[in-house]
Amino acid sequence: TRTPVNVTVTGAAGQIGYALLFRIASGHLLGADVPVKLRLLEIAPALKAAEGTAMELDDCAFPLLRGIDITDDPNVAFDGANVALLVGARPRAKGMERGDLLAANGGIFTPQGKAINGHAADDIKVLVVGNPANTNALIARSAAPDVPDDRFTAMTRLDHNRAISQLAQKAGVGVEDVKKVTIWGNHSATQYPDIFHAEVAGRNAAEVVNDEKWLAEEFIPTVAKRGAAIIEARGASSAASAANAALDHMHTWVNGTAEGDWTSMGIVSDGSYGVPAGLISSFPVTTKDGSFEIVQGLEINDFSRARIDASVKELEEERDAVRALGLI
Ligand code: NAX
Repeated sequence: TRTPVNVTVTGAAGQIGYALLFRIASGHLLGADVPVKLRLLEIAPALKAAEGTAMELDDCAFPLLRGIDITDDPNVAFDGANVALLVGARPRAKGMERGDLLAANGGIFTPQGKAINGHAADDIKVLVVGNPANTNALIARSAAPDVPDDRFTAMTRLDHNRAISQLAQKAGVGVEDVKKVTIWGNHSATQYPDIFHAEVAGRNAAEVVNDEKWLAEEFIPTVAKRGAAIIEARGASSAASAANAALDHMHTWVNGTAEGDWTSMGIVSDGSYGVPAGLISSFPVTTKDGSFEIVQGLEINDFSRARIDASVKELEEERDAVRALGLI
């Protein structure tokens, strides 16, 4: 029998946590043959709610679930962690300045990064979901100097999946016929969903669509502002779709991208495509045997260049702000 994989989930009592944990325990994170042990990290006031969720997990009698620990101590939560999903974050309160938001998140992601540095397993893989995801990942990354760059990622898979769905609807095909969509930049309204290299049923997506007005005025804003549209419609932010994207991100990272396709991940830039090295920015990546590589050699047209640059500029501003706060 396989040794269980230790999976740490922060913000476990939140709405994404509730949509995520049952699917992890039923094998949708790593595979239907991989047993898991869950470590739930919450703040003290939410521990009781996390215990309630753990009771429900017990009640599912999932064969793959080999244990659940609940704690408010990051050093305990990340001890021996192989996979970490950092979902809990400080939301922007009304009237909060960006500096206050970043400082509050520094208070969460610095100790978590340190705990990962000190206690996680050697093969640790980290996905930051909590917003501002890219910059929170940068904070955690810089608090963990002994962990390699390529273990810290930020989630743009929900944006990627949203782009696939919108493009499939426009082209009148199934989502399985859409390949090689890319999200560039920040997980924010400045993100750039790129279809110039995408394929629809084997043909170039931009040529199939052949509608630059739709691209600029409908597709890009629809994908970039989808989170706000969900809040408007549902009265609460994306939860099940965000949890699904977190599972997709980690499953793809561990198990590999399909031949002839790629995915989007926020990763530490190596300077590719003019994105300053060290920023955590979204790129097209292929994955294999638990590691990833940026897809190289894509031609970037002027339309794309301007949009990638704008989102990267926002990431640089966020980086400069957390640097000024002494968080990185
Ligand atoms: P909730 O407010 O429902 O849950 C957050 C949970 O995190 C709470 O239970 C809270 O007690 C916990 N928490 C706070 N500080 C913590 C700490 N220091 N350690 C451990 N737990 C802590 O939010 P939810 O809807 O679940 O969303 C979670 C995060 O995901 C938010 O930051 C949200 O903005 C972000 N999202 C990111 C997305 C992405 O694509 N990257 C999409 C969905 C989502 O908006």
